[in-house]
Amino acid sequence: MVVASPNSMLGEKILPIDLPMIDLSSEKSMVMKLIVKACEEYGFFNVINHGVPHDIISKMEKEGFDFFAKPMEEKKLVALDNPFGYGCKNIGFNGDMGEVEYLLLNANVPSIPNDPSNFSSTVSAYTKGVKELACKILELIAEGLGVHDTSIFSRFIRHVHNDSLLRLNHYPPIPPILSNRVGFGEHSDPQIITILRSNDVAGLQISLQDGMWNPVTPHPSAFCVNVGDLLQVMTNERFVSVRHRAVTNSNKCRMSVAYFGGPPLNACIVAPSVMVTPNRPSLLFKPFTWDEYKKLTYSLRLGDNRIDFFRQL
Ligand code: GA4
Repeated sequence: MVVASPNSMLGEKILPIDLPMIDLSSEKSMVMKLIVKACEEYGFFNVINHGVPHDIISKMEKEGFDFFAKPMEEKKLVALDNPFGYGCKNIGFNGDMGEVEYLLLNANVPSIPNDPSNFSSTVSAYTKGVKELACKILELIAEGLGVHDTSIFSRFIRHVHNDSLLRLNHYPPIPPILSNRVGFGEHSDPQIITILRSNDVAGLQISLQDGMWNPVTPHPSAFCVNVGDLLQVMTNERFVSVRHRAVTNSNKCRMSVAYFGGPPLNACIVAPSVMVTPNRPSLLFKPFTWDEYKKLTYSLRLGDNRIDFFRQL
């Protein structure tokens, strides 16, 4: 059933969905199958019993809200090397805007300068937890796909020179009459995998079909996991990096914390031979480095397609 919704922009169809909820404490072979199926069908899924301690998650949420509650002048002082630091409304370098303020950090140095509070230690503990979760999920994916070396994907983000990020997004309430309500516009995530947590306020929408948006029900005790562009390439498109966006809410603040697991800049991105099958009899993408992909990503707009630049002709 397609329903009209206040979150719908002109001409769009809205169809709420429930993402698969996967209990990581269930029997391993079943978990592997469910994750692979969810990645094929949705590119997104929720996980519970994920092993990230509850107190670390709630401290992260508290520190995040405390940070965004600070005066603008103070937040603006968190200016790190591009693209890191505090930002308000501007996304990337090519004119994209959204009703969002954020803090973008290097996941290997997840701290802010002159931090008198517990912020940096909380962010470090949180990043360590979600990185381990990302690696565990990538290992289950590799095994579920029948890849012999189950660390084939996770070793990129375990590498000392991994290029992973942590992003805190804060979406203040916006009455619909005042704005077009796009918090963070339509895009796919460029990296390998994303581990997202948000408070219990709705806002994430995914697009499983062109012109159709699927609002996702928030589950505050679960992590929402999604396939990034590089995992689409490394599975020879058995998985798809699904486009998504965040819309603002008219009366509640939404805060999300996303860990983007990325490889070292010089990593060569190519699907292992086991991903070449009768259904996909050749490699669909030319091999490239993350450095090449990242440079292209930052030269384009948020919603632009980048993966097609690397398709084999
Ligand atoms: C989308 C996913 C992550 O938030 C991000 C974003 C990055 C940024 O905000 O600096 C990008 C965007 C994201 C993709 C296209 C480029 C780069 C903004 C933008 C316009 C941190 C990332 O890695 O790619």
